[in-house]
Amino acid sequence: MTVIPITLNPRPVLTATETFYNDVVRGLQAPQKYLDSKYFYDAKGDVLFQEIMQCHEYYLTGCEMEIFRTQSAKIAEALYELGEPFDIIELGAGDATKSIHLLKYLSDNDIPYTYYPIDISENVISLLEKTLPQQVPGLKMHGLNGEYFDMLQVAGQLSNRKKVLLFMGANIGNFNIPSARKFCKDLREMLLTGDMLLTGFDLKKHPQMILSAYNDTAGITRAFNFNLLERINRELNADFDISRFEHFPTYDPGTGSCKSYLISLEAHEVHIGDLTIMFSEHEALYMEISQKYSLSEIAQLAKLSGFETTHNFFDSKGWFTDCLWEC
Ligand code: AVI
Repeated sequence: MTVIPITLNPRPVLTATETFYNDVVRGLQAPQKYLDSKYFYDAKGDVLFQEIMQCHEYYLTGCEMEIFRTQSAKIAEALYELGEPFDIIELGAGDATKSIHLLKYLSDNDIPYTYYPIDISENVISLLEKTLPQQVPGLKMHGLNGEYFDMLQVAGQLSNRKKVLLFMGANIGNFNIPSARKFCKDLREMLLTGDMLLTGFDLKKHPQMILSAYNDTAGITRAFNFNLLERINRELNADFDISRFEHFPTYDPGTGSCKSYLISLEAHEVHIGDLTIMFSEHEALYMEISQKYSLSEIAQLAKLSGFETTHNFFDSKGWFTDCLWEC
């Protein structure tokens, strides 16, 4: 028998700019136009997000900071209940200003661990590697720069202890509920019995509080949204005119979905290179979801993705929770 070799065309590896272009065009050609909120975070977007976190209307950061500042001892106790040594892996570590309270507590109390911060930004990781060991004397750390799941696999090869994953900042809210479920299930599949996940959730509260957090009076959240259009102009040779759009955040207290849109104020065309995109008057461009949860919805998410809830830590106002789940 003659075996005819089949040559598969290898899939071309796309550059970051090509992937960005493909994602933007896919979103702008969809019946409900959308952009992926992960693209908010270029250098300017990072600065604007830091400013959002300082805004008095954006309560989320302060609430979670309070949990870590005042309850790190309780969190550490819950992690070390059985005296089994663990390593900490933080997804999207950023500047680690909240987790540092937990890291310090563990170090001060001679609880051994290695900290593996994961971040998509190379800058973030090199800065953490420079600054954290000065702030937490004796800290053992290994920064990992890349996508969450790829780096989680690397961390899994480097660590032979129980794993404690941190996924803070209500980042889970930037997934819609089915995607959050898939994300948690995928995380669960990478973990072993006894491993833990600590996730930050913004809780449902008075609708006006939530809406104001995404519509600050200084206009920083507005600028944060518009920066994505400007980024597309800068990086993809496009001609978005931001004066033709209005920032329009919404909150549905029934579903807990806080969604940001940019509304086209008139019918007009936008060009991205050779491509023309038509906007009609009052057409909505969907930018981001920040899903809010009730405690029972969080418990259901844990259960459906294969985790067991062990502890919920709350800020003093009861607006935010960090939930500890076990595999
Ligand atoms: C990063 N993430 C949790 C923020 C949030 O609250 O959804 C992003 C943000 N968008 C506007 N303001 C803050």
